This record gives sequence, structure tokens and C-alpha cells, in this order.
Amino acid sequence: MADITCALGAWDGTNAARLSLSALCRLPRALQPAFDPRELSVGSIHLGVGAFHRAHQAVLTQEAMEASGALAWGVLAASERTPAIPRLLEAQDCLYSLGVKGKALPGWRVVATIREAVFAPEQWPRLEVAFGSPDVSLVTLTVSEKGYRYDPVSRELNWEDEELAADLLGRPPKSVVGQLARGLEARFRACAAPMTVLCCDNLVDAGRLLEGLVVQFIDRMSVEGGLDRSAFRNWVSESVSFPLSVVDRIVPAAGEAERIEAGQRLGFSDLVPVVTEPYCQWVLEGRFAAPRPAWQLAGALFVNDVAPYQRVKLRLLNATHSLIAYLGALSGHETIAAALEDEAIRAAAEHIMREFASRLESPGGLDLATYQRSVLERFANRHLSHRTLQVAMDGSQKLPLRVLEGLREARRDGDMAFFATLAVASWIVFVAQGEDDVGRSLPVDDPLAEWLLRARGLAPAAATRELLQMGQIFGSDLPEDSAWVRLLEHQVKHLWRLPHREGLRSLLRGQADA
Ligand code: CS2
Repeated sequence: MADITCALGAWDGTNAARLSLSALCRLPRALQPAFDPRELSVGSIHLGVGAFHRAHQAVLTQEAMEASGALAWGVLAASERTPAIPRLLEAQDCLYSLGVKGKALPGWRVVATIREAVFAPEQWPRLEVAFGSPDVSLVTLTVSEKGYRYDPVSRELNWEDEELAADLLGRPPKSVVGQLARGLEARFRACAAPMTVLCCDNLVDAGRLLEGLVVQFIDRMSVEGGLDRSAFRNWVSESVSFPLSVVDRIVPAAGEAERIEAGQRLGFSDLVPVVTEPYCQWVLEGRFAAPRPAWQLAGALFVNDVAPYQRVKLRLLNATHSLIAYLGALSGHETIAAALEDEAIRAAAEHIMREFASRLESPGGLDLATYQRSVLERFANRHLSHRTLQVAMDGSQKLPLRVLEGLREARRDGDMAFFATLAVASWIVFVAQGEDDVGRSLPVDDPLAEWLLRARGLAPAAATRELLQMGQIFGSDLPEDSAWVRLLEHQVKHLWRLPHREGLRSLLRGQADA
């Protein structure tokens, strides 16, 4: 690492040319894809062109094309909220670099799977044409939990959402579910060839959920031009499949340091590099209605039952991640790796994993104890600067899926779920008390921030009650579980006082003595 930093310091990218197709052939062979990107045709659409897609599906698709020689899987990638990434990608022929950082020396290469990038709300006609093309048979999505605009408790679209309401009336759609429904409508009208819609977000039973949301939208959307709504709906249920998949790779948001390092590695400037860890997992259900890339050649695992893999990932990895993020941010740690060096936080992380693991079935002979160790090792990767505040974002959308489902299961068995409860308590203190151990205010970056922040300034018990009232997070069962609410209030009270790390230590001591 030392010499890399040194070389980075020496690199002045101010006047460097941008990465481009013509720059690509001047790079060392090891950095180039094994195919000429000009030969790729667009075979799939991706909604949500954030760092995760660029470090996961786009990379495995590239490897699948390299291994199979089938070059029909170029991606038309769309962003939903801002035009920034598509514009930057287009300015460098949609090429970008991927840095993989772990124990070994970092490995860099260029990813060329994305062939076009658009800002969906403004460039809808291009997406609509792609949806209708028989050459395109796949749509993948990574739009994060909040992108689906649904209520995780009822699994219904959030009908109060203004964007959804406007999309239902028939404007070029801005919501992802609106884009899928209108895009599928375009396909039904144009060629009616089968299509696969593959959700790659951390949701529970994502395929079925997404199919349900799309059908709910179709049932209410305005239709024009003599569209037979029920024939369209039948076509969706017969010809469009929504397989389940579990994706896993830690991909922190890249910043200036990553751009400088990518520029130094390539000798060309790259404004949208991604940096990730060596680990990469993709578990998929084989229900594809139409052709797909040969991802199995790139290490993807096809199984009959994805759900147990999803539960293991959400509860052992994501729930633990959130717990470390809230406890870490409260204690003033910038990164997940730094937070894990704090003994009390590490102990809490080990405990929540053990607590959840005791109720999990291990899929495909996976050894859950080894899995837990490897997750902690991955979190401890100091070469990735994964900020606690990044993982802390969108807690209202994440906790129901990664923590509360498992917590409910434990409560049904009469178990208090002390550490899953601690994940909820640390989130409540993060949101409501809102200050870290060094006196910095903690930002609540969450689609429900306006409501969550009503708890700020209240006393611990009142703040807990205020937040528990939010049915779209806690349902009606948890707030009525008085024994559990008492435990939650007790933990919130302990964590509330500054320094938070002392509160955590006393809670852990109390639990060890119990
Ligand atoms: C993280 C995930 O930001 C978060 O909430 O827990 O993005 C996590 O890094 C990925 O799911 C790892 O696959």
C-alpha cells in the first residue's frame, strides 16, 4: 500500500485525457476486457446505475461474456434520481474502472458492460424502445429499499406517494415500479416476447414482492390506445418472470481518493470508478422467462430455493451491519472497520449474529459459524472506507427487513431477542438523540426523515414511543408487545447518555450477568 500512496501523491490528473474507447486499447492488456466493447449489443436494461450495480452485476456479466464469447449482453443503464452518473458515464463511453481491495495488492480493471446510460425521467423514450425490443430480454434492478415506494408491512405500493400518483396518470414515469409497468406495456404492444425482471436489492422475497407491486400499478394505471388491461395483466403473469436473487458485495460510495487512485492506475481520468472487496456472491433462482447471460460461468450459484440464502444474508450480514453502523456512528467512528475495532461494538456484533443464527436453517450445507467469521473479517477490511453514516442511511426502510422479521420470529418463540432489540435501540438513539460521543450532530438521511425527526428533542421514553407508533416500520404487533417495549426502553435509556460507548458497555455487562 505504501508505494501506491506514494505514486498517487505524484499523479497530477488535471490534464489527463478521459477514459474512452480509444484510450482503452492503450491500456495494459490486464486492465482491458477480453472483448472489444464495440462488438457488444444491448441485451438488458438496468434500473439504478449506482456503485453497487457497477461493482456486481455489470462485472459478473462482463465475466460471463468473456467466458462464453456471447456478446449480446451489453447493458442500457438508467438512473432514477439524478442525471449525474449517466452523464459522467456517457462522457467516457460508459467505461469505468473497478478496484478490488483486500489483503492482496489492489487489482484494477476496466468494466465495459454498460453500453448506454440514460437519466430515466428525461430519456424515457429510449428506455421504452429498449423495453419493446426483442433483442432485450432482461431487466435488472438495484434501486435500494426506498426505490420501490412500498409499505414493507402491508407489501402494498404507497398510494400517497406523489410520484406514483403522477405516473399512474400516464406521464413518462419517474418511479421504478411505474417504469417497469409502462415498459412492460410497451413490450406487450411491440413484440410481446417473454422477459425476465430480476430484482437485486436486499428485500425479502423480492421477486414476488416486485411482481405484486407491478400488478398493483397495472390495475390502477390509466390506459390509452385501446389497451386491453386484462390481456396485458395475463401476459405479465404468463410471460414475465420475477426470479429471486441474493446479491452480496460490499461497495462503499467512491470519492475523490478513489478517483485519484483510478486515474493513477489507468493513466486516464475516470470520474466514476468503483472500489470493492474481493468477495462477491450471487445466488439466483433459475426461473428465467427469456435468455440471460451465462452468469454461472462467472461464479453465480443457481438454486431451487433462494429464500434461506436471503434470510442468512439479511440477518447475519445486513442486520449486523446496521447495528455496527448505529453504535459506531454514536461512538464517533467514521468507518465500519474502525467501529469493529471497538471491543464492545465487536462483542455486540458477534452476539446479534449468534442470536439470529440460532433460528436459521443453513442453506446448501453452508456452515453458519464460518459465515459469521467471514462477515466480520469482511467488515474489518480497512482498505475499504465504508462510512458508518452510509450504512446508517434509510434505517426506516432497512430495519423491517433485516432486523424486525427475525425479531418477530424470536418473540413468537418467547425469546427476548436482546441483540436484535439493541439494533432497534441504537437506531432510535441515533435518530432521536442525534449526537455522537465527540459532540457532532448525526444526520438522518431517510425518506421518512420528516416524521422521524419529530422524535428529536424528546426524552428517551417519549422518543421511543413516538417512533414505535410508525406502523409502516413496526406494524401494530411490536408496539403492543409490552415486555419487548420495556426491554427496548431500558436499552434506549442506557445508550442515550453521553458517552454512548459507556451505555453500551453497561448494557453488555448487564446482559452477561443476567
Ligand atoms: C449495507 C449493504 O448499506 C447497507 O445497508 O448493509 O449495502 C451491504 O454492504 C451489502 O448488502 C453487502 O452485500
